[in-house]
Amino acid sequence: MTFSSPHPNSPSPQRFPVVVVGAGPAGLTLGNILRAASVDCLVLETESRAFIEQRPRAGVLEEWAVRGLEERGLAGNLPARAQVHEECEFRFAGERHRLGYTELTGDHHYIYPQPLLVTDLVREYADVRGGAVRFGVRDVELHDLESERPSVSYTDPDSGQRQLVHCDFVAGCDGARGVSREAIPPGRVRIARYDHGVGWLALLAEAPPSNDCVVFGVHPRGFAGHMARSPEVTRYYLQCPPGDDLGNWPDDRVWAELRERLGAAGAPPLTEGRLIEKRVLDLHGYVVEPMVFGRLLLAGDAAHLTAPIAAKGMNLALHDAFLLGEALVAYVTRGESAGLDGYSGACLGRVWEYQEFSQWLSEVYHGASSGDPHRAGTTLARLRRLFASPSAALAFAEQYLGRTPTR
Ligand code: RFL
Repeated sequence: MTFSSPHPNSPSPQRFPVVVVGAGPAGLTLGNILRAASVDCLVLETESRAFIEQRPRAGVLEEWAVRGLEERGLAGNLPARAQVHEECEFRFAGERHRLGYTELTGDHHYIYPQPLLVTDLVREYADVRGGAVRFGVRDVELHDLESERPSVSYTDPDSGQRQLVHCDFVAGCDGARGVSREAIPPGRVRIARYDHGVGWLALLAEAPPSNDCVVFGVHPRGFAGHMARSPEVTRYYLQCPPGDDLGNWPDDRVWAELRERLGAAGAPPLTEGRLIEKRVLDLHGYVVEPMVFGRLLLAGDAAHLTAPIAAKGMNLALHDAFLLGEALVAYVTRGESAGLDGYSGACLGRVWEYQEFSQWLSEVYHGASSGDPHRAGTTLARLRRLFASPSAALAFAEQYLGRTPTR
């Protein structure tokens, strides 16, 4: 139970206005915003710095998110190294269909692998802005969250001793499997969960991209996706049964299925390479409402998960961090509480927009292979409308780029 009093044998406690639990995109962006305003904070991370700088995950950033990083001096190497994408391609019924979302909206997608973004953010936070961070901590526990004096305790990896940190606020940025969300007693927030009912084999191939844009393959055998990560590495997805055994997916079968499901007239051949990541994801999402419990403020995947269907999670993590950073700075430096009071509501508008789009897109991806001829028929109708109706294409482009009405 994490909602308890701290360990009585802690050595001399430390004090920071804000403790940030988790050094992912959300926690590091938040830490940087706080440091830029001279608000002291401590970031606690269970993994090592080298590990978080290499952990492969997301790669697609939306235009507004890149602008938000730039405005805060956090874009790092992104403008020089990111690829700019303007189109995506659907393949179905043996044909290729391009959707030029930049032509329709003026906005781009930026392809910048998450490890590079995290590397930029941790360097800026720790090495440039002098922010405090402890890597490799164990057994993080949150205490007295409903009081005005919450605290966080953890085991120091070097000494093995419990450490206690008093604070005014705890930012729970520890992702989908962290302790922050678990520290909220049952029944005090609503957790809305959605299961897509399918699995995806998430793959990273040491191979150049096979196409000049993202490809969504809608096929009766199941969905297949292709996403560039860098000139040397490409992410692929293959729909599979939920909980499928990796043993069912030797490399030969992976490439054969990718070739089959991404095959279309005139499509360039797949560039094959060593598979450096292969894991099964059970596609689901959840939303915690509100994202605040006492002095605990959740951000990023700790507060809401979107399956990687529409490449939204890292973007939402940044959106939360921008809003939370500004709200905490206003409160700590000027005593203004409006930002904190409105934090959860301001985040959740975009969160639900992205959940809805992911659900819609999930049906487009998976309906054709559901075995249900009615779902297969409506999936094809959706796809055909996308390429026959300019207004349907524009609506898709706006959601794909995160141009929400709640922007
Ligand atoms: P993170 O990145 O998970 O960071 C949380 C950090 O907290 C640490 N941690 C703890 N620290 C202290 N104490 C504890 N008890 C802790 N427990 C955990 C963890 O080690 C970690 O360092 O969460 P954050 O910051 O909210 O960021 C969220 C994003 O990482 C996530 O939404 C994206 O990766 C999702 N996602 C994508 N999002 C996009 O916007 N575009 C994409 O193209 C995209 N592709 C993906 C994705 C996620 C994927 N996986 C993980 C399913 C592709 C994949 C395969």
